Amino acid sequence: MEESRVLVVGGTGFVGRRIVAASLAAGHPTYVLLRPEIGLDIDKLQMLLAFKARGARLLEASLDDHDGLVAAVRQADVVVSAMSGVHFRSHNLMLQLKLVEAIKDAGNVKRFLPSEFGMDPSRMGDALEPGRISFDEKMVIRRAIEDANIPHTYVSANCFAAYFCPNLCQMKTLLPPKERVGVYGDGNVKVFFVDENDVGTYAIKSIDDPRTLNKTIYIRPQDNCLTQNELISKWETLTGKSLEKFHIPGDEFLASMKDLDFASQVGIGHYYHIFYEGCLANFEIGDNGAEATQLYPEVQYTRMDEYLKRYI
Ligand code: NDP
Ligand code: GEC
Repeated sequence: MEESRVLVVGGTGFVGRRIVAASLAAGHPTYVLLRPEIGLDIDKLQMLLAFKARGARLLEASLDDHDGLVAAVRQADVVVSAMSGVHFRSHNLMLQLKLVEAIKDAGNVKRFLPSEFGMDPSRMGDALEPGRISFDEKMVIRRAIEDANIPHTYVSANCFAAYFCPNLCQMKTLLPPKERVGVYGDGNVKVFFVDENDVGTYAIKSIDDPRTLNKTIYIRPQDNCLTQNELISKWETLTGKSLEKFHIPGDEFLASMKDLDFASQVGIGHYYHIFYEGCLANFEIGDNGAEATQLYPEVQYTRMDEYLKRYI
């Protein structure tokens, strides 16, 4: 069988560049959208040229250019979108409606993976304002995909390690705390941490797997199912230093939202659902889902102690 041709939209982003890398590594003919809006973003262009040097083909089209987008989509069998969905970056998930329109008109796409890669938005119907907007938007995209009968896979990737692990789940920083660490409630809520490179690997594994057609795949590496307390202990063991802990009651954490900017309010809501309510691990995967590490046991995913080592 010929390898599926993969088009990545949002390919220079935090997740997108890892999807491109995984697609190239798996030997798929890989296409990356180059948007004419790139302007003077020299780093973005350098990254695209590096993909090209590794065998990717760059397809030039704007999301505002329907015909150009349809032509790009026609080059591929699979489209993966990794458009920005983080509010302190350049949150633009609704632009994917234009991509859905192009995929619909092109008519050739065997699988579409929209930009999800986080909590399962279908389970976040009661999420807090204002953070729920991200989940609501992802659900609007899902509805458009399903209304157009586009074959799809949704990837629920839980907590990206880079955002949640080295900082021991602290907000507003990506670096390990040096003296004191805030603990959410009793610190005993289970969370799944996933190395972001592994997100790319599992996403690409799923693209021509009949078991993932029109389903959600959840990435739940069992060895990375940890409470905040367990994560903190791993870091303390690695560094040989113990940190002072201060516990943050849930109501206090929520109340801290009041004086913050919009992006931070979104963040507080997400953290509340993850670390107080336990929304990542408090449900069984049903018939509409599958678990990635079980589907692809051959993948050697990264454990969090290994991940943490580079921050020592
Ligand atoms: P980024 O912020 O890195 O942005 C990704 C891409 O979005 C950019 O590279 C760019 O594509 C595209 N983009 C941004 N603005 C525009 C615009 N105005 N017009 C067109 N394209 C635009 O995204 P992330 O990688 O952080 O997020 C991807 C997904 O992952 C989201 O759905 C997000 O919710 C999720 N996520 C999950 C996390 C977790 O812990 N589970 C953590 C972080 C994100 P181009 O390359 O073409 O320039
Ligand atoms: C775990 O699921 C998700 C996580 C998701 O579905 C969508 C977005 C995210 C997170 O990626 C980075 C953001 C966002 C939620 O919380 C993260 C964040 C980290 C927000 C505010 C911060 O100050 C922060 O500090 C590390």
